[in-house]
Amino acid sequence: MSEEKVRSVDKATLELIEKAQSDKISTVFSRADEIKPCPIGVEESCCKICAMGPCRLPRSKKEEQKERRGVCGATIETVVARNFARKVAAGAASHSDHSREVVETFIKAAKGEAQGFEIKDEVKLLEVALDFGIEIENRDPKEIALELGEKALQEFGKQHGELTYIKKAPLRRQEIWRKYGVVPRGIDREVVEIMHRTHMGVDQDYKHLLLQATRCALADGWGGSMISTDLQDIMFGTPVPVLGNINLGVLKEDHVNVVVHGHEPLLPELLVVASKDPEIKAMAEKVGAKGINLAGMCCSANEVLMRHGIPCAGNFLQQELALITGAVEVMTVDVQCEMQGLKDVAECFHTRLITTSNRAKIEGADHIEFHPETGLDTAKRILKIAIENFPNRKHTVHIPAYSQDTVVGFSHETINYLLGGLFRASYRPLNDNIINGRIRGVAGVVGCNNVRTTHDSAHLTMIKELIKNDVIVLTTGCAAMACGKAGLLTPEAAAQYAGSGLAEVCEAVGIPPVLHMGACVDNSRILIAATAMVKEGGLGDDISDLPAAGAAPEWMSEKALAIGQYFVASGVFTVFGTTWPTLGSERVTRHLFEELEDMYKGKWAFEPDPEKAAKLMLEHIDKKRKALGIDKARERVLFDMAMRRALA
Ligand code: NFS
Repeated sequence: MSEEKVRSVDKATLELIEKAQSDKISTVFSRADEIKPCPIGVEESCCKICAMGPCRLPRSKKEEQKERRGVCGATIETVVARNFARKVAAGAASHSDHSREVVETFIKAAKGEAQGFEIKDEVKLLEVALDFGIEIENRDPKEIALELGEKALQEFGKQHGELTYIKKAPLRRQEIWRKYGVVPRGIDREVVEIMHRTHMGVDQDYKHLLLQATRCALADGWGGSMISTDLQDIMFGTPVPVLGNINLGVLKEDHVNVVVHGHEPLLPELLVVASKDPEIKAMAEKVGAKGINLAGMCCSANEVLMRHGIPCAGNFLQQELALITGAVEVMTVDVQCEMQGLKDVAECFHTRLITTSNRAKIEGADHIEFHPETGLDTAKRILKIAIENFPNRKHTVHIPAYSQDTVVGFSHETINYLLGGLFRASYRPLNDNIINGRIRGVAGVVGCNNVRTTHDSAHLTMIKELIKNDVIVLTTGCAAMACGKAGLLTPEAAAQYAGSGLAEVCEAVGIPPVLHMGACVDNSRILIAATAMVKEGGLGDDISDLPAAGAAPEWMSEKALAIGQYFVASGVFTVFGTTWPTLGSERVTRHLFEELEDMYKGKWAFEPDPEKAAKLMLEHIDKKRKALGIDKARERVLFDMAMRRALA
């Protein structure tokens, strides 16, 4: 087998790919063999925005001297920048529309109209209410929540001014954004404006287009995503470290298996509640099962894993494989990252695929819509369908015997508490350990799987390289699940994989060297953690001063580009692997890879080799350490009275 043909580094995945092959069931892996990426599209050198084209403008040796233009005269820079901006808009729209659904449910919960939902974290409610300038003295939490929900909803449709959360960023950062006019006004407005400006014959200056892409991305990171994280925490509880189990081996042959897949944690939360209902349990036993086994997939998995310890069946490239076990009675899907191929795989087995969002149907799948008013009834109905389906298993069940213990749920609040203790929660110990050199820096490694690279491999190679070099890693999304499966999310991983400095800190605090911070919308937690480090002091006065870097080594989704762009615009050096969507234009690529650093003090890089990418991140971290004057390891000296007197 050639190097490219290694499909995964995960044994459970390999086992089921083989089963799919022998059963002749089509999966993303076999389809990827049948379809080669279009060489023009992969570089985004193709314009399809009007009906005079599509205009294909490939880079070709022969034409190197010739200026490439579409029939309307659009330059290759305009074509590539428009395509990039549209992807950012789609990514920001996805996170933000998820957020809108959360906010609308939150308002209903505050009014007592959302079945099964309540305000769980009142401390966070008050904190977030204060961010929104809401009066909290002597008020009923429900009243505060209602006002918060309504104010949060306004962030989407606001036309002027600045998004509320912009004020949470370091002051220096806010100044930079204002200087370049990229502070988002309203979440929806920034998405719409990209769609307008990229219509045929509107904005035709690539740098100007990319300014709007930045404003839209910031509306995601410091807007839509951050709002959804905060309001989910208030409704469902802010995550605290919890023990979980991950990989396809979490499915149970003798249980009714229900896999929740997608992104909005609303219905999944209620499925957790419903699965514990004695009536449901009794029904499951009646059909010969030992109970209900709820498992997650993709970011829905992250949400219920970190809040309830619900086992996680796997990440993006494992979704069809879960069904190939023949053990899944029902898979529910809401929005985002759900492959249409699931339907065909489900049909080979007894599995019922159920779409649950009014925004997403799959032809041929059952559709049972989630509405907050009747959410718990819907959850019970779905579990009953699963139970009734249990006796219909028609194939031998094949569940790979691989699963791994993990510790997950490191919210910003938890890190703060773990490091500083209950009464003096702070990032001080983290900052001190960075200053004294035990921890070299911080990296956010996030994002998807991509079938064009070996599943999970780049995540693990990069992250192991980073922690070996004493860089603590914050992770979300499918990257976090890759880490979980490989055993990196346990405190014991510190001794095994981390450099001596990082291992020492992890042991003292009792944390893993890689911290699971949640789903992809929770990348906003990384922004807040970075800001807390800045505010703690000693590491500069902006996110860009921190010895920190970001990466998405196996990205594939448009959401990843929105995330990357808001990280770059927040001052973070960000490396992507797999492929890069502006290679069609050297000038656009140079703008993103070099010129953005002059503006935002953060920039993009593309490096498909994860080891080399980790090196780039380490170099960047070292550059920042040098600028801070902490490149030589220093111990913090505690002064006794005699030393103080000598000083005076
Ligand atoms: Ni993020 Fe989560 Fe995974 Fe990628 Fe998809 S599940 S929101 S987009 S594939 S990390």
